[in-house]
Amino acid sequence: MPQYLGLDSSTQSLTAVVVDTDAGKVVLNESVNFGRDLPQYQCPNGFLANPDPLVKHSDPLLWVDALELLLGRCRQQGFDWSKIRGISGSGQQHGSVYLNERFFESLSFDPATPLAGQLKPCLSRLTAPIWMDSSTNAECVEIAQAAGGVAEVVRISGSRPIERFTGPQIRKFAKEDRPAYAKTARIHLVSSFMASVIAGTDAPIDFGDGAGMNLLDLAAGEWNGKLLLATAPKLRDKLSTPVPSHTQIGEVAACFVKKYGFSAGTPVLAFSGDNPCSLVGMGAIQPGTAVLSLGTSDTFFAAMRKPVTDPKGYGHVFGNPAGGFMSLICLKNGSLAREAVMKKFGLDWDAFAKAILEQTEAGNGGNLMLPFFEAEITPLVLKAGPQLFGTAAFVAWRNGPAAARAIVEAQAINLKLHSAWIGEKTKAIRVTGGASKNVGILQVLADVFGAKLFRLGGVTNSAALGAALRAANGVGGAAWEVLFDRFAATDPQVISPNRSNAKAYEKLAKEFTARLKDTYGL
Ligand code: XUL
Repeated sequence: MPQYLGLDSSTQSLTAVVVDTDAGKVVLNESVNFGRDLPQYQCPNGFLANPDPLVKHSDPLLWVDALELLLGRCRQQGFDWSKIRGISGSGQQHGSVYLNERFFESLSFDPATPLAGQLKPCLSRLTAPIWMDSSTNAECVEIAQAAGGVAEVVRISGSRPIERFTGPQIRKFAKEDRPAYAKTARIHLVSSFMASVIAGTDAPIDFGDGAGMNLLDLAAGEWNGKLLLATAPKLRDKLSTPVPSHTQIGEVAACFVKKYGFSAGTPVLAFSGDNPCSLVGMGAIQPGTAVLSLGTSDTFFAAMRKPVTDPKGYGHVFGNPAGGFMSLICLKNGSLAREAVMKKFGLDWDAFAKAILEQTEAGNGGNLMLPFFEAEITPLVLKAGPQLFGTAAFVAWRNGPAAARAIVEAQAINLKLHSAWIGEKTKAIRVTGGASKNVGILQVLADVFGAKLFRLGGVTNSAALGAALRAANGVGGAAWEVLFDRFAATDPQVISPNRSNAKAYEKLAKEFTARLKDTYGL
């Protein structure tokens, strides 16, 4: 029975998913939670405390310890790692790990001692900035200036210089701690760092995750000389070569064979970012089917044929691990904004759905919200606080059902307007994340997009599942269609658009655009 392992090193946990491709079954789905299981690292939510709220760093040794804890725990519980025929992985995107010359020799690990201790002397920077860090605004401006403007950075890399992206983060380190930067021999992403550990080799960065650095020439699949130069000195030497995601990068390191019982010679496929891996785990590698993940922040992504870029600079283009490219937009105001409305009116999820489906109608009787409870990145709204327009009761926060509909309609329309640059008609949307349970939210989304919405049964960690499926495809040669049939089947309940609401939403989209312009000058 061929089994494939997918590891997801995410913000707050490390997950292992193992698929048995013949049986069509997930045979392992286990996680280590950083806050609960490794409290000594003082990263209860995946990052270290910092007096500057814009700075979010983690401890890279935490991720290594989590890997050993997870593999050891599963083995103790009787899981047999020797059956694994291929390994791949996924990592929170954009985060970076800084290593000195000793890193290259340390990779022939000694199985007698913990790996974190062996890697500690190899860090040229003790902490790793992660995707939640937004402290590099100055560096973004400097990179754009040095590279010939924002539009040029977008044209080459698929995104404008973005605070959380790796290039601006590297620049900040090079400016703030020159000696430590000079001692840095290798900079890894979370994904390529974890791949290096499991394969005991200096792993390459894949196109999927590499595209989130503001350094990769998307069309050429190479580091871009101009962007490297605009970012930091001697940067090319410090980065491993970018490769297609299906590249086999080595075999499981001997120490994992000794310690945990993996079979010697088990192939390891390049690791990728969590969003590219989710695209696979959600069975959405073909253009036309988008994925919407309704979580703390909402992300919307879809496979694309050509690397089309967002002229407004809010969207991103990453590599699709199955070949080609994918778009991604990230909205900061997701679940927390929906929950803020619920809390204001003491609603639970059922009452929230009822308010939308039974007590209000498409277009909300002219009531409209600009739903930015927190500062937003899509579009760029720096001033936090929702804005309400419509009847007196609605504007005074005295109409609960209208407020419930307003937040959901506004988020759906904002998403539709800011994904239009992708240029591909969205025929179907696969939804995941906590709020995907709420039929009220889904119905509005289906109506606004004029697309069918599907939920997936099975594994909830689509990034870890996607990594396992990538291993099954890249190492085992299993066809994507067969894998998706077995592991990414949709629920029978489909949410279909109510076409009679289309006109109301066209009108609302126009009003929303006008209000954005009037209120924020966008
Ligand atoms: C995407 C992004 C996040 C992280 C979360 O650009 O920053 O989705 O990948 O892990």
